[in-house]
Amino acid sequence: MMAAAAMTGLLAVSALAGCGDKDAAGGSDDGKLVMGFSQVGAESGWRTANTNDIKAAAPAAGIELKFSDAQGKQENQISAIRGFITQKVDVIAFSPVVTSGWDAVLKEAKDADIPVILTDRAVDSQDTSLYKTFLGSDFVKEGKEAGDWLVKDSAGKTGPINVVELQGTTGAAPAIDRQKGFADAIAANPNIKIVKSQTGDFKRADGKTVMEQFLQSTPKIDVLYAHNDDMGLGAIEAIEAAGKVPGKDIKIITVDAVKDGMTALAAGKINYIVECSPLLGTQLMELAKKVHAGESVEQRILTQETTFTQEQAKAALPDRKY
Ligand code: GYE
Repeated sequence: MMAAAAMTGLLAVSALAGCGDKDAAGGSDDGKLVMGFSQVGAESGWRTANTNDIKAAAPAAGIELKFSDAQGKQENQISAIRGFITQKVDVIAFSPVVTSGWDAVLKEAKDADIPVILTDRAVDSQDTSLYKTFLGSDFVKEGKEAGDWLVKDSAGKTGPINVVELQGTTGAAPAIDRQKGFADAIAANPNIKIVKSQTGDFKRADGKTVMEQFLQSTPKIDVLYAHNDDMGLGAIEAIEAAGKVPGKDIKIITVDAVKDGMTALAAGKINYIVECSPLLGTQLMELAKKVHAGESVEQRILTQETTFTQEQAKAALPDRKY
């Protein structure tokens, strides 16, 4: 099982290696910097936008990209990273599907003198010398902004406000942190209670099925907090099928602000979206050049992002890139 998965990972990597044969000193034959990138998968609109951005940014920066899709499995990411080490790429970058279990493979990369850049998601390794930098969003802040909006929206209302929560992938940094930030923020109003909380794995189909279960088991749902747009969009289908009006009977708060989410927000089906930018490609390529050149970089680089109300979504939608 494990061996088969490892094989798949290695095959995926070598198939993508293409013309990138390495010279003895590392780097490709034509002198280009070579980056091995292990992506989580294709679970959401956010992820697709992130993949597209990284694939476009590499050639624009003159970097040869070896891209490997882990299909949501940590074991595939580990074998992809091992494959990159064997191929002696110049820089390894990856978006870790979950936070824990990376120390051994990161140590292997360090021992091989290959710098590692974390993008989008964090690891929980205590030894921060195992990677050069972490580029991505502050997910706790995103959860807090979602909760702050609900606290404001609930001001003056009496009686309990029942919230159901669709969590992201279990053990993933954005799921852990968005849950925490939201819970901290809503503590400001004891009327607001999370009555159900379950994972929908950041996927639209799972958001729909879990919301169906919530609707069946919970008589009064006032608010849905979904850790990403896709799960919120799946849940909207379940809410409509149950004869309720999303955005009115059940208020909806999500994170990401991809085009489909923004369209639903502008149409009044979602009430508030906290933005999480997937456009990390250009910054990632700049960082790769710097760490390869031995320059020091900040240990943590935060992505700039905003929030959107329904009115703001209407204004922003025509120019939305993803
Ligand atoms: O919010 C979600 C995706 O790690 C920030 O992963 C990313 C999250 C994003 O599947 O849509």
